[in-house]
Amino acid sequence: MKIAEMRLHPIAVADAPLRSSYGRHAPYALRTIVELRSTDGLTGIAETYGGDGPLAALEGVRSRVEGMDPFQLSRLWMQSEEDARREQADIAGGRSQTYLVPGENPLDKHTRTYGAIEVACLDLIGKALGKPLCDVVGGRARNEVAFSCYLFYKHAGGGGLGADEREDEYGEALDAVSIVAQARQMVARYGFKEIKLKGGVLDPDIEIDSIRNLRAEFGPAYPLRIDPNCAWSVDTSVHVGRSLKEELSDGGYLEDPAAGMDGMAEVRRRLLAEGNQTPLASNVAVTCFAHVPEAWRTDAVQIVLSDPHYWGGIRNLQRLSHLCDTLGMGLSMHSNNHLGVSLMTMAHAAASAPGLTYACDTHYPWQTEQDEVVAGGRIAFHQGAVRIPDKPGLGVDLDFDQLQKLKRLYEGLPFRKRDDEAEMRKHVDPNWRRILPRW
Ligand code: GKR
Ligand code: MG
Repeated sequence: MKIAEMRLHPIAVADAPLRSSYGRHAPYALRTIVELRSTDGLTGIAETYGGDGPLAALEGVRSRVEGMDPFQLSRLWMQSEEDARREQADIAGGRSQTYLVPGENPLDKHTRTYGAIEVACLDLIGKALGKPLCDVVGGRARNEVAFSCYLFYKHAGGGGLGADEREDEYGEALDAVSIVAQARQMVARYGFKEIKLKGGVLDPDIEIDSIRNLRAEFGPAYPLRIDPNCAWSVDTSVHVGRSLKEELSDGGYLEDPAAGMDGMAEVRRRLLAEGNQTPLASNVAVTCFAHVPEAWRTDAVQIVLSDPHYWGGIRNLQRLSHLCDTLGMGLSMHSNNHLGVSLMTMAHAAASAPGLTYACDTHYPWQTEQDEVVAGGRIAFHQGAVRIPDKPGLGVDLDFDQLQKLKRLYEGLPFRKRDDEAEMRKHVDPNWRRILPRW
């Protein structure tokens, strides 16, 4: 079997005005769907970041992918590493996501691109063998994958523009009370058992109250995590960690409170000195394998937040799982706005990574049926978990009518990259810029 053709489909997906320390989400998020058609008539698919940058990077490997044997992934990986070495002298030093939103970091280009092709190849292989993807890569550690309830402070609005506006299912949430209503609604609908709050938006004391209110509402059976994407100084991070010592223990964590490996290590040292064991998790200071040894040696991070989309696919997730296990580090999974192909990628990755012991993040509740690209509609959650379907490959196929609709949306948009700062300036404060630390 050879890959006869690679088809790339840039799409846009309605997105609610969610807030984070990066700014405010635009009314549409950008994604790319990859289709690999094989010489024997099968199609493997993947979903990755969208816009001009990720699309051009995928175009850049077209000549390598077309004609390739989808089983020969190691060779593709080596070529991708070679490209990265040629283009980036300082991968380890310059690669943090402190200043760049995921998908917009040029230093992730090669692992991101490889990851999408790898997933589509594994989907193809699964379809050729009649086996679910996670069984193709060595079998599953679990049959269903738990996801967390991912809360965001947000403005009113459900995403989309004009006649294409989506219903605002959750309403505005810009204080410590409305965020609990959002959680109640999302937990009732999806059955999630762990809760994450995207912070770094309101005054830290309001965010502390938000977590306390969530604890009061759901009790200790629901582990809590808060992630301000390094909006806090070391002092503020310690203040939050201290204030939420009880709430973030028992399976919760404090995610990327301060910027940089040094900042994280200092927060950890100071919390430990107070007898506070709350683990620190990261998808900002740690974004690639080269970061892990330092994160471990300095104790800056205790839980690595993996992501098959930019860590280089599902097999790298398994490698990361073994590495974290060896080092005694925890492993969880980061997310971004995505549709069902990506959600199933995360589910297969998590199913086949034994060391992953936390519920994975997902932005999935923030997208709607109207934007789903998977045939048959939205992926179902059972008590907050996605079941690995007894179907070949990822277990999902594309709905081509939907794909065309989302492509038309993309073509009509005036932007080709995520820019949350620009959205803040447009809607909230004309002078807004991302300041780190803000508090
Ligand atoms: O969607 O605004 C967002 C998030 O801030 C996202 O871009 C982050 O990458 O969810 C992510 C995180 O955990 O940092
Ligand atoms: Mg994070």
